[in-house]
Amino acid sequence: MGMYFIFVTGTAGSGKTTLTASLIDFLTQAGMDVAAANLDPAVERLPYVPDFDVRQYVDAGEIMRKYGLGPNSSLVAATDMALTKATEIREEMDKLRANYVIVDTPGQIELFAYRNSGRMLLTLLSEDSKSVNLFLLDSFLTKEPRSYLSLLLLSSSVKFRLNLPQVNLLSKVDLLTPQELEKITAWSEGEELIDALGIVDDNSYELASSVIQYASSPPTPVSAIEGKGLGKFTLKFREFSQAERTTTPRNLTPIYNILLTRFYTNESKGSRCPGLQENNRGCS
Ligand SMILES: Nc1nc2c(ncn2[C@@H]2O[C@H](COP(=O)(O)OP(=O)(O)O)[C@@H](O)[C@H]2O)c(=O)[nH]1
Ligand SMILES: [Mg+2]
Repeated sequence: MGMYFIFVTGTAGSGKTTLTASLIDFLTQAGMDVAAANLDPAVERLPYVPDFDVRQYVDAGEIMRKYGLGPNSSLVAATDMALTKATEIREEMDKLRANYVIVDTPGQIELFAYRNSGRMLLTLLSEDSKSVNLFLLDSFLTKEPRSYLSLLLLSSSVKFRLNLPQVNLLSKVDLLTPQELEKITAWSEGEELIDALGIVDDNSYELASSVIQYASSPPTPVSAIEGKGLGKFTLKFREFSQAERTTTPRNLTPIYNILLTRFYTNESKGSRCPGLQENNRGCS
């Protein structure tokens, strides 16, 4: 088999980094060659040794100082900046020899839900290899019905944006009581969630119904800390690796350089917000 990419996405603190470390152990014990890639430019300590580390290419702290950005914007800009190093990144990825490459991503979920640069970076890493996106729904946030539905909406935005096979995981499930887990699982079946939401207007009802339908099956419960649930969803990898990608972008590397180098020449024209919209209050 060729290399198979497993992207780990989710909101900040949903357990991406911890799950990446557990998956490395789990797949290594199953006899696979596993490589790890860190895409979080701001992480200070990692519980695994990355074979690819975006921090080698961008320094979020320096971007923050140089462009006067806040912490969130500087992390978003760091991903854009990483794309200007596309050629070097591709060369490094080509050196990896592994069955699975697990890619830990930053918690700036807008990179993957709304912006093109997150998708471009993932495409740059994986090129035309088979990939799956694991989207983490943080157990802590899913206890409340409206938050649960909002997370499903976010998950569908990420799926739409990335256009990859996606598996929803309910992370940190060891923090839920059996009753809470049962309730969340039942919500995925539909009616009970609609009742719990107490929806009043027709539009919200329609939206909630389609999101529940999109999710189709309950998120797979996992605990990275206790190593639970990993076997069940890793079985799905094989199924996805058989499926063809719907898009197979090729030879995009030179384009990243041209597009993004131009994008960031704003700096020399005096904009304080490279690649980001400047507003009256400065950079968002
Ligand atoms: N109880 C529990 N805590 C977890 C689990 N996974 C992650 N955490 C904790 O959640 C916090 C955020 O985890 P991290 O992996 O850094 O999240 P990230 O920001 O999505 O990468 C840390 O304190 C972790 O120890 C889990 O499976 N169970
Ligand atoms: Mg992390």
